[in-house]
Amino acid sequence: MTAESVTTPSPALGAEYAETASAAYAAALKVIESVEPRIADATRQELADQRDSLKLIASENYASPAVLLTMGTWFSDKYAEGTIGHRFYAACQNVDTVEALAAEHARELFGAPYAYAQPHSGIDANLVAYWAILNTRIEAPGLAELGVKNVNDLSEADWEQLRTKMGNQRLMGMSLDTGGHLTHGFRPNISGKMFHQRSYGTDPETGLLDYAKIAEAAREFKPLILVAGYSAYPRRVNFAKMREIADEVGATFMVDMAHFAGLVAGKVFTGDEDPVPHAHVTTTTTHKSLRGPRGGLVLATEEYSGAVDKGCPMVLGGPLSHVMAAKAVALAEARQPSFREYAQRIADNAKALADGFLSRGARLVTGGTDNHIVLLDVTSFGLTGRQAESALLDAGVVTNRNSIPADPNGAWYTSGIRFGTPALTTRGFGADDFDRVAELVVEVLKNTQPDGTSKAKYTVADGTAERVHAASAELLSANPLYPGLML
Ligand code: DSN
Repeated sequence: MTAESVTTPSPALGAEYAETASAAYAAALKVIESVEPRIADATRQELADQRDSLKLIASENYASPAVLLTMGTWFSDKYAEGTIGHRFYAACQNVDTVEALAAEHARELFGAPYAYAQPHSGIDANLVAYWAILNTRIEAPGLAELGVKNVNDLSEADWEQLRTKMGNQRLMGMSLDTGGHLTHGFRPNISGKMFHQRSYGTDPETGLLDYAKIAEAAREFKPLILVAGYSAYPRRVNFAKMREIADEVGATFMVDMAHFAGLVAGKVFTGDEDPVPHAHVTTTTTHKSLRGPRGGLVLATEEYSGAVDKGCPMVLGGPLSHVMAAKAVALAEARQPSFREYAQRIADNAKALADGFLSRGARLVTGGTDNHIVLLDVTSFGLTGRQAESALLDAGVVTNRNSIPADPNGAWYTSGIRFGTPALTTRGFGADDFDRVAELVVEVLKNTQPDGTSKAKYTVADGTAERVHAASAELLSANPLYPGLML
């Protein structure tokens, strides 16, 4: 065991409880070790690896010890299918308390009339939302009426027939290569089977959403559901304009704010940029910029609340009550004034990172950022996203490759690297630190060459990874992860 010195205590990471948390984790690991020591070892190793790397994956963060500890309790042992006060199992009074608190914090934090805390993930939250919207808007004929016996046996042609018979089952969302998400109607996800999908993209010149074009496409396609939200678009969205488009074509307006929920909670996105007052249904994960446990959440207007409330068992398995408890703790944290400072720092740091890249001659999709994401086009370094991602990882910089608009290397190798600032901002990184991160990333990429035999292989100039590792170690030790946690 090595001791971590307390240099810059971060309230988010619970430095004031470090001693108690250290004892709690030490005890937990000892108990785990007595049953399966390899899991205890892997758990310790994961902490060490997270402490020693520059975590720049835009969808990751570090939850507080309070959030993490909440997940390790006997709420895990309880079945509680159903809804608050109306369960299919007995003795759910404490689960009711937990779920009601999570929903109350979510409603208060986001100003939503209704919140549903059960979804296990963002995909689940979106499925609950889609089903609720279909349920509210469409009189769906049963499978028997359609002459279909087993939904698992449906061919692609059967799906097509099913969608057509079920009426307007059209969904419009942002295209994958301009930053949309798989669950917004794309083939590898069930939403791509459920819906006739049409994408809207971004302007090829500016890389920005073009609302006039989206309106034009919506008028032509007439979607039942218009979805806004992204996982790799480095800009803000005008949700008021999107709602106007939805209203004009009679669509339900759904926003998937999984990536930027922390910026909404922290009031960085307000007015037209706050999705909640504009959307009929808003979904999110709780573990990205919101900094909670891994899970999902649905917010809705009264009109859709009844159908969303049927999420379990209609779409979801039994609720993870221990995770709902941790959601309540994380949402309570996000209601504290310090969360607003944190959210603003996420955006300021993203800008510093983007400026750091631009000042060193790198090309960014849309030319910059005004949220938590920076999308670097690595073709200017002569690399694919896959090569860049691997070379950065060798130097201890954890990112993920991502498509860029009209990507010449396709969705697997890609031509971009997506960076996000929520995690390192939690550690205490500031604008100067992010400028240094940009410098280190550019140093790695400038010293990386494709090896010419495949889009995955590359060589890096000798000494680069070691130099960058050493420089990162300085930044990381000045901003320790879980300061004071003696593990
Ligand atoms: N996997 C998440 C992300 O990285 O953006 C989205 O599902």
